[in-house]
Amino acid sequence: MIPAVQPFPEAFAQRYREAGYWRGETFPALLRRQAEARGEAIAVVDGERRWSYRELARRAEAHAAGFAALGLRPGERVLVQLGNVAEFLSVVFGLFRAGLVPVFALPAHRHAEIVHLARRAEAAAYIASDFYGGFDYRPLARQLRSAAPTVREVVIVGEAEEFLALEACVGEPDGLPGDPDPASVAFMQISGGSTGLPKLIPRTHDDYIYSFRGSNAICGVTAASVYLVALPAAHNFPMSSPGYMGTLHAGGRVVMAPAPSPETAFPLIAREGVTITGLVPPLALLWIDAAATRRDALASLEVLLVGGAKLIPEVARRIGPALGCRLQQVFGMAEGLVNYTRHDDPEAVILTTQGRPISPHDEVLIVDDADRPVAAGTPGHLLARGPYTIRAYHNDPEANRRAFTADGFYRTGDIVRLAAGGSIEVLGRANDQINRAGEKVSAEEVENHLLAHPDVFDAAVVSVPDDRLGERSCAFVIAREREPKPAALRRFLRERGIAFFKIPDEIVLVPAFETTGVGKVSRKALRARLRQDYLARQ
Ligand code: J2J
Repeated sequence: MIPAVQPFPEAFAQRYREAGYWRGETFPALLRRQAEARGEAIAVVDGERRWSYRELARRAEAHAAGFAALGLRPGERVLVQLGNVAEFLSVVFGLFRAGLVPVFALPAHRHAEIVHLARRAEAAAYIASDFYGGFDYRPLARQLRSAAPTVREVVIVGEAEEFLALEACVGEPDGLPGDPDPASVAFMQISGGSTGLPKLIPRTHDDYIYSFRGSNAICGVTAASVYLVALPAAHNFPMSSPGYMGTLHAGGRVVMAPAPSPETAFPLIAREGVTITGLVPPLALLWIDAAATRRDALASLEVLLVGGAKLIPEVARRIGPALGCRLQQVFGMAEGLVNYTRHDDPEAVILTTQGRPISPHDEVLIVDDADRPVAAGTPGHLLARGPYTIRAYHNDPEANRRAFTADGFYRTGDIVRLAAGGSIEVLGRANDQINRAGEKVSAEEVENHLLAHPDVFDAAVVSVPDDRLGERSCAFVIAREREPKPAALRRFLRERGIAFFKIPDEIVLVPAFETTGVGKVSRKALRARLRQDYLARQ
């Protein structure tokens, strides 16, 4: 079992409550409040389906009773792998209502990741779509069943085959628990990670609800807002910055987009009067190009949040004029800290910085390699602590030693600098993570998969600049006797069951890793050298 209460030290918890950030609200209470206050207002739109707040709450309650009838008990973790569909919300609020703890896998995750997450979370159940984005999740469910013995139940949204269909998952509502402790873990997000395998990020009701309530105030989300979920709903960005959770908290309307492309998103924006959405920079660029001919479709759009990866000022400058809306940069992380540019910031700040934290109680440090604060304006490592930043990953003592300081600051891994006026400018990463169009890829994780190939002697994965993606991944591989073909290595990685976005964009076979000087070269130094050589050759 997970501990009932997330270990924010008591003195901090008390401070956050006294400041009015943690108000004791929980996710079940949030939905109940809205169903009572604005029952007939539309909460979520998915294609032709439009569910009111009352309908969403009714479905969540019914799912909750079904989950309880399966023998799933409060505190147990449930791995959820759903696309941008209305059921994402009814299932997740159903899990909250039953006291269960969703773990949010991305639709792109495949069996290596899914099995790892289920094991790490000791998940009791798995809930997935039958088919989404061209992929059938039922064979994945079968693989998971045999590889993760804690998974007792599989529930499928759609055609369930031998599994239980969501609509057949029913039960009596009387057995449902009361509202959870607001300080308890509500769900777990997945960390992009820079080492090994993805980590689990436990978020509490108190801390997370504060993060999107605070985001609403900064982004101007109200009951009149219509939020388009263009990015995958499982991502922290569309979930909470201010995202669909912020929108539901304000009583607004959430519109699910099955894809973020202009072809899909623009007609939805026009039809539903979408006022706000969030995109990663490569998508923002795509929208700018598409808007040249279809700008009327965007007439209702007021705010576009862009984040997840660095937005270069040249693109930032084009957003307002091209899309006819206000740009708001957001620099956030599933572990907590979220920064926004403010609508009343000077234009230069909005175009060239990634903003400042949500909360006056966010403690942000910029430090050198020895954790000493650097002079203002000097680049350094960003450390964060505050009312919605985790103090530990779930069930991962080794990662926790690396990722947190002794006094509880999270080491974000980002290299930043404080711009004049106190806004943060993101300069890059301290560790080896590839930010591929906002999807985070751990170099080490991909290297480990490559090393499992019988013809691979060694491998190093690095990020290289890419016009379209921001960064793409390049794997340098040393063969054993037989040289594997790049296509064969790609197929091998796919068969190992990793998300498509982790498969190297380029694979370069090299005879050896050139190492200079004496002694052992760290992986980090090796990757840096390979990256430099690559860039020098361009
Ligand atoms: C540069 N790098 C950025 C930005 C995130 C809102 C927005 C994004 C995320 C997210 C999120 C960046 N410029 N504007 O959770 O609530 C990189 C940093 C950061 C990492 C976190 C949210 N915005 N990044 O992207 O957990 O390197 O969250 O540490 O996926 O993305 O990734 P993730």
